[in-house]
Amino acid sequence: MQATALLDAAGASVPCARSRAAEVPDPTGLLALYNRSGQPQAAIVSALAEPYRIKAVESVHVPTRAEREAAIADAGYNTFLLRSRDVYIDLLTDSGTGAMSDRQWSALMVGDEAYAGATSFYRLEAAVRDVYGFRYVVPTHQGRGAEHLISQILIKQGQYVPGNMYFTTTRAHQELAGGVFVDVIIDEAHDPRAPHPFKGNVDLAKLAGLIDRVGAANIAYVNVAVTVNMAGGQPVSMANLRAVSELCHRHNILLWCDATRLVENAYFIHEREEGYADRPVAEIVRAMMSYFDGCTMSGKKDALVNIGGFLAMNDESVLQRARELVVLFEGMPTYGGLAGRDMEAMAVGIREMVDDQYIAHRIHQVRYLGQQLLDAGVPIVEPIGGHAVFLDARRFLPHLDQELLPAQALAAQLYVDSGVRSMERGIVSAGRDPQTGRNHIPKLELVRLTIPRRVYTDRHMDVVAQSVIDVFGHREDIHGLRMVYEPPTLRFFNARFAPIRDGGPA
Ligand code: PLI
Repeated sequence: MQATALLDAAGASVPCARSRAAEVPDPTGLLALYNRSGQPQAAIVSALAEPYRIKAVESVHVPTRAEREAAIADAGYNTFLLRSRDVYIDLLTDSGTGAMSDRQWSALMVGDEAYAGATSFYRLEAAVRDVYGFRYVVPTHQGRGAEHLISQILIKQGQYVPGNMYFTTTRAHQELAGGVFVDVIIDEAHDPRAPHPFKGNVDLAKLAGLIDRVGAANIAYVNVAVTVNMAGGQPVSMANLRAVSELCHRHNILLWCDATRLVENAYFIHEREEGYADRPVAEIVRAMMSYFDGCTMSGKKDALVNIGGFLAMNDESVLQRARELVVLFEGMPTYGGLAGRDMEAMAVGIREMVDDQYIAHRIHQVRYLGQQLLDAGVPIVEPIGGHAVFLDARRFLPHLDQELLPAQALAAQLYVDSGVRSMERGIVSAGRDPQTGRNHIPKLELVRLTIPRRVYTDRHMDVVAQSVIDVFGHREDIHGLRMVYEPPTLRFFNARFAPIRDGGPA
């Protein structure tokens, strides 16, 4: 294991995944392209190097192999339960882990901490109006706060909530409110190898069939996520959004958006959908949002903050209900669980997230990692998505049945190999059906290597790639895990596991 061997031999030294020196000065021709073009495209600039300078740094501890083995055992083989000081490169999530800009840090100082009517709220409201186009906004402490509010407002006991694949917290809040989630994503989304450019699309026949079968009155609302996290960060096309909106509104069904990773989706539309190549991402974002009645939003992703979220909408009656409920669960409608400074940072982040160069680089960096894995024959979800590279644990570990929790075991092994932290997105995350108590059996059994925004360089991606390739070379050594503690809800966060050795129990 090359990366690990270097890590272990040198203690705290950085493993040399691949020498880039030989590739200087311009192996890709990008520099020449940049020099020649009067107005270089964001994609060209961002593929040259990170489009930012580093102004503050955080040192990381690089644990030894012995430390890593002890840490993962202490964590019950659940990467969520590791301490961050024991992690070298943290790809657990892109949620709240981004680096704020100098402008965001300065904005913290002007945070208005008034209990009611804070100026910071109005600056957030203005940013949401300008960038998303929704009239009203109710801040929440993070995305699930907004999911809680909208589920309580729109769902009546037993109603269906169709969506383009489940997300853990979204479905949990829908079920808590008495709703029944129905997956209406296209079939290709469940196939890691299907090359569809918009694998997040809603299957219109599935949605129309559900409306016919149960009746529009039994559908609380339709929830469309852009991009689709659990499918591998896959986008939805503008054409699909338009068609879903027409279908829903023809039946008087509200269409809600999970806008958590909206900007990444907009960039894919810019790249892949006819008619959008010359349109800035900011314009595509506005066009996408025009099809929705409102959105839930985790500011911890797109909006480049460490905490924050909101619910946005056009409808005044939904706004009124949201204001009634937010005081119960989050705080006053002008702060919703956030400090004034948090709202300031989010308002600035919302404007920064639609910078073409920034988002082009983000997508480039995810692809840069994914392409190295594809070149080495490592099975990943394709096309490479917006926020993460997803290892396909079924093909990575074909010798393990799904009940041996291959993705969980692979995430644990990757950590032991190099100190890289990733996350299971398979049978453990899928949880149980609340009605039958049986495990959901997802077709996708994945490990997510999630890239925080503006935090790591492409060199970090080299190290991650080398470690994954090393583990792939020794995949027969992974024997699976069994769950020894299962929490009743959102079990993946706190579950504990024990290794199965050589095919038998630990
Ligand atoms: O973590 P929150 O509560 O700010 O947001 C919840 C949430 C809602 N929708 C989607 C698509 C998400 O990805 C999401 C949170 N995602 C996390 C924490 C993640 O690691 O992907």
